[in-house]
Amino acid sequence: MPHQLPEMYSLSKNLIYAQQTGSPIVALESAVITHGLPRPENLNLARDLEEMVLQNGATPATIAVLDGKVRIGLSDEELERLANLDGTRKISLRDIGIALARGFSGGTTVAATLFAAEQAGIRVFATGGIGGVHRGAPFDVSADLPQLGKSQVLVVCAGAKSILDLPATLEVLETQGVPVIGYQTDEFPAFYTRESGLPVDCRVDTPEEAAQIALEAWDAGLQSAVLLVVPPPAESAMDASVMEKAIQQALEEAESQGVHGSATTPFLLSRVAQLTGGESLHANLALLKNNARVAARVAASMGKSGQSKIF
Ligand code: PSU
Ligand code: MN
Repeated sequence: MPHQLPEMYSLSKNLIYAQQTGSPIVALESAVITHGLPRPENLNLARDLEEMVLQNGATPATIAVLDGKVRIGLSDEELERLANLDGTRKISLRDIGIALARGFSGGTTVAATLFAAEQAGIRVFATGGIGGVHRGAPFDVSADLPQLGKSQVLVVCAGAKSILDLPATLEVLETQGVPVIGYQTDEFPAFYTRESGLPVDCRVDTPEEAAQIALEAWDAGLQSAVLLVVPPPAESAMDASVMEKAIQQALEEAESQGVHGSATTPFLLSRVAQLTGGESLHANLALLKNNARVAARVAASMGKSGQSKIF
């Protein structure tokens, strides 16, 4: 029996068509549009990511909450609306029920996007960086990490930003049973920088190898995500010491201004971007597009076995 999506989910026509014809799909998050980037780069980026996925042989599925519905696949007008929403909400797992009941709109975090992608049977998801364990606040663990332990989705990212405690973040991924696979790298990338000094669990050099690890794990019955980490393109990657200085200052400001909870990540992201000027924004946009490209290729190489089994 095909599984029907509950009525609070709405799939775009393009995606229904992609599901029916068995063509590859890549989910994209939207907190990066509402909370991760300034205007107007956010809308341009949202469009560029969709284009990048299409050019590499897959159908893009940007996921967000609009007017109290989980929307999977947005039109260009909807992307524009999301990018320009005032006082928009950052929707993580705990916010989904509230947003649906109250008719809210907002960008979905990695955790919420993962959850929705899996509900819709989408197996590959591209993002910039995942949330993690915060530095100096080991009790502030992003909901991204436990959700990665629960969704059968291959997540492509550039590691995690070093605003976080990266060794602790990798420990939690291990606890959650999430393999960390380096794409053409032996090291876990730190988002703006290609190296972190921390090893990955396995290296792959092709999209096919990455797809194979995920499919074997899921066929064996594992319920967790597979994290494919891709270093930022060399020409836009940043110098680690420049980044670290900005991060230290942003962390001190967050502390002295009493920023905490879900406001912490957006605060640190925007302060680091301001302190490092255009360079970090350039790196951020370049790696997001690169991740979308790799994700489309992985989705294409999963072939039929990577397709939704629920439609
Ligand atoms: N890290 C980034 N860019 C981002 C985020 C994290 O480098 O845009 C966003 C993602 O949507 C991620 C969320 O899921 O922040 C994590 O927030 P929190 O730490 O509150 O879980
Ligand atoms: Mn957090």
